[in-house]
Amino acid sequence: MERRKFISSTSLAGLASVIGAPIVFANNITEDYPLLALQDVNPFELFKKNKQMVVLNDKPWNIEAQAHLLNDVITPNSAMFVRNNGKIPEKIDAKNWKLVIDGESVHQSKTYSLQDLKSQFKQYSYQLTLECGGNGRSEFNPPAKGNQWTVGAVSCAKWTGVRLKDVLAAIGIKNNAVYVGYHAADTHLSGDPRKEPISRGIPIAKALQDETLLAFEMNGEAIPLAHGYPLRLVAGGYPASVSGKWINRISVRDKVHDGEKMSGDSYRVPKFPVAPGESVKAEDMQIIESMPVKSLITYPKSGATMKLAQQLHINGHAWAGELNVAKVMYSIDFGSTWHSCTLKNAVNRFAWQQFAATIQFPQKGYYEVWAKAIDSKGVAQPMLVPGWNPKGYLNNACHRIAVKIV
Ligand SMILES: Nc1nc2c(c(=O)[nH]1)N[C@H]1C(S)=C(S)[C@@H](COP(=O)(O)O)O[C@H]1N2
Ligand SMILES: [Mo]
Repeated sequence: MERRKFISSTSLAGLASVIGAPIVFANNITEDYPLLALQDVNPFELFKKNKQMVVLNDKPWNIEAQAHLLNDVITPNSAMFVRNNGKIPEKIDAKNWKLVIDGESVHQSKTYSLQDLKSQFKQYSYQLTLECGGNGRSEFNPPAKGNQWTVGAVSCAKWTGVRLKDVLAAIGIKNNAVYVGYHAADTHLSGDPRKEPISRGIPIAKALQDETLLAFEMNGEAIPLAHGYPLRLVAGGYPASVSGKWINRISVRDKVHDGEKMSGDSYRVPKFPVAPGESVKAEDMQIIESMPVKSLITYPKSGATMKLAQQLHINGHAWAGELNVAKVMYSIDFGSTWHSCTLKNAVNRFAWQQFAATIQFPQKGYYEVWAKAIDSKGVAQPMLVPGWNPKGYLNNACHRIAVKIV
């Protein structure tokens, strides 16, 4: 008879943190016992999300914000979108967590515990914009497969950790380093332990930027489980898919990292415009790097009703990948005329910037308020959905809200 495998104490601690209570009679169940609490879960409670967040998928969990939930300058966990490619790791033992740094371009691989990272390197905090490459996908036609994100797959939380460049400097990397790739503890939906759900990375120059962190805190607390507890690579301005959650290995590569979702159409767009629905050859696709200029009106909520005598105050955020936003404009006449918004500087590179305007409407009726950001190179958001691409990435069309004046 096969011996029954009972749950180890480290797994138990992990399970208890996911469920929110210790399993009192855990000795009576086996490791593969399907706990009900882990099956029919309420995602808003499980992930401590605002009830107005929208669940796009539960296997894996994919949850987006609505524009008006993102009004804070620093995105709180409650409004932060969740994008998972696989299953969130259930058994996390932060005390024994290991980060291995290896790859062709390190002289010798090295392993760090979280405590090593925290005690051996200086800690930094940056507010970093993380936008899913597929944010806005729902508007492409013909439709692209994948989560149908509208506008809410973007966040700008404050991340604290150590600089990846300091850790790489301590190890010493070879001159032939081209890329770093991450590996993580989440598991493939198929349950096959040999398959990784995602293993992406960044060019070495991006890895060596001051703001690229091995982060262990988000908004001053341990990173929430869904967002990468206990350790996350955070690289703002690039598609958020490069910011690996639950990371346990960073490989310094002598070539472009070839992990899961680095090839084919994944996180790639055609090098030149293609007709909607056209198939594109692999060699004509390129990896998405800095994200395009974009903005979001976070106040008021679309559908607001106002009295004509009142002025409408609007505000929101604008970001432009690795660039700054130079200007934000608004229009109330479907783009015929544009007016300037006030615009704040970013608190640090790769953080979104706040815009605001006060609008006086000419008469009663229905209006749309459109916002358009322009980056430091003079590139503006398009008013229509931009270039179709096979996976529906990089839709940075202008955001708009409806307003009724009575
Ligand atoms: N290990 C791991 N890291 C990951 C992912 C994942 O599925 N597994 N998803 C990526 C993608 S596609 C995005 S958009 C962001 C989402 O980050 P968030 O869920 O914290 O908002 O995490 C990235 N990092
Ligand atoms: Mo993503």
